[in-house]
Amino acid sequence: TENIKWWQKAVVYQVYPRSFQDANGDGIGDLKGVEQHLDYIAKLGADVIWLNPVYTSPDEDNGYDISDYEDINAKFGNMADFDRLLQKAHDKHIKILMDLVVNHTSNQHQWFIESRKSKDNPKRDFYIWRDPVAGHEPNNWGSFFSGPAWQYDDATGQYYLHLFAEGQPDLNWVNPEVRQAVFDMMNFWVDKGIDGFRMDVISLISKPDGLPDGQVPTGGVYGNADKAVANGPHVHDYLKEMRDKVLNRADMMTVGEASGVDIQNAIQYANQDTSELNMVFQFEHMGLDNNPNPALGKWYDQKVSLTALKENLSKWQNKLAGKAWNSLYWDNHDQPRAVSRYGNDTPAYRVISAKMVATLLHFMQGTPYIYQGEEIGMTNAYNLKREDFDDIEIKNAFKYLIDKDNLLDEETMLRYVHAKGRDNARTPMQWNNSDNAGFTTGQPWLKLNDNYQTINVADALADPKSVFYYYQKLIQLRHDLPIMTTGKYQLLDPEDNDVYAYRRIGQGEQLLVINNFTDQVLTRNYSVPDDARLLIGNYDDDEGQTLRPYEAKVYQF
Ligand code: ISL
Ligand code: CA
Repeated sequence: TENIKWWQKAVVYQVYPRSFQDANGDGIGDLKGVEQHLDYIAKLGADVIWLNPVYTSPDEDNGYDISDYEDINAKFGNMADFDRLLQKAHDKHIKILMDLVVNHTSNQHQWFIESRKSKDNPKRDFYIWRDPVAGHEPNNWGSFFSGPAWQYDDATGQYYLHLFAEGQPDLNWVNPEVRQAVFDMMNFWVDKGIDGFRMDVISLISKPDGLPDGQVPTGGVYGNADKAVANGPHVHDYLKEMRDKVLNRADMMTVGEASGVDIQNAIQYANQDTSELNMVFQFEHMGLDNNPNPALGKWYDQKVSLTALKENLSKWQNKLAGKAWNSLYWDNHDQPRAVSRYGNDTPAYRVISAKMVATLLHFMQGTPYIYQGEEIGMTNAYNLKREDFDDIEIKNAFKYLIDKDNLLDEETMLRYVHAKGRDNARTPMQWNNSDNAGFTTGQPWLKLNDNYQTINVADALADPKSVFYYYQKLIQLRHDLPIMTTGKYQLLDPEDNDVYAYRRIGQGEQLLVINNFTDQVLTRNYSVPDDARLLIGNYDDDEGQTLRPYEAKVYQF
């Protein structure tokens, strides 16, 4: 236990500033709004805030297209607001992780404005430019946001690579000047005293030599760039260089968002020797409920199979143990709401199943991440229609998959978006039952979920049995019980498709975690000693072998 690092027993609360709290009535959440709720986050007990991007940005991808890394998006405030937020958070012993988006910049970044001017511009090689091949794109890669990953630029007659939106040209990490510019920028934030970085798609920064075509899924149009690019030839060298030039300058926490990363890769990125990062966000469990038709990717509306989920999460628990560190998450600003995806968001079961889903995750080994609103059981936004969506991924999916490529009909797509779309997580935070849920006095930038009258922070704080207080207790337990950080994970009954039960095994002590994933009453017999104590549960009492709908309970012995 002496070797536990602070970030191994920390709990992170993710704030999406645009949707958290609007302090000036322009309809957009801002830094002052975050400051107003620091006490709320402290009350929950979180140790760290991960702040989604707050830098200057044309907001084509809500801040993930940065035009100035060393300034604050005017919509969110200014640098003085940021400095004050950091200071106030630190006063309350809350750390702040900044989002680092350096796979790409905005096409409005000064570097790109220069780069596109001419082939001999000193910034030309900051980005990835290629000649047309036989009159079209240099290779077959598709963008993460549908459509091609290349944009032709008239000025010089070449294409530039954008794995994400057209306005997000990929940086050329092979160029040492690019790396140095990124490290200098990071040091600007380190010098301010921030506590670490969440690194956006960091697994994609090193492109494969020769940029080979990706595999085209059956029925699809473009090659899979994710697979072709993830974990490229130099990514580990670049991260070691970053550690050397930036990360080792302070005791920081780092989490790499790592799409396309498997166990072996994760062990390299997040190795215990901390030569690179502390942990990664892996995506395997996020893909288990993808459409069986690979051309449709994530767009689907069927729930994940519990046995598949168990198999996957258990693999990560077991294989990283003692080698690397896990991050634990169900949702974030890119994913649907946890209770809607893994629990049951109907009124009868919303609260109980939100607590079950939380129990399942929070007793695992790793650093848990809670996305704003998850702690009050906010749900997907079924009231949003095609014209209400803001997210570029959703808009492009409609544009390409339906309007252009005719892969499915609009009604089915809307169902899929209600299940999986990113805007489910981005609707404004529901603070109370007043107009616009107390988020803004103006016109909200994105429509609210229309259930805010019944699901909101004010009600949660007034109800001792709310999802909020359950999360508060989970966080407290993680702080108090070293076994939650160090205990060895052991899955029980891998074939049981209704109950997810596992043990955490320590020196002479154990936890038994039992989660009923169904709305049925079930009977299960796990061996528990007579003197076992019920540590936490989502019902008021314990009926032993009888598991009520979505019941979750943890025994300690
Ligand atoms: O959102 C996704 C699935 O719905 C992912 O494919 C996502 O685009 C990918 O995980 C990368 O996400 C990150 O980088 C993107 C940005 O849009 C996301 O918000 C960010 O979390 C590009 O910067
Ligand atoms: Ca505002």
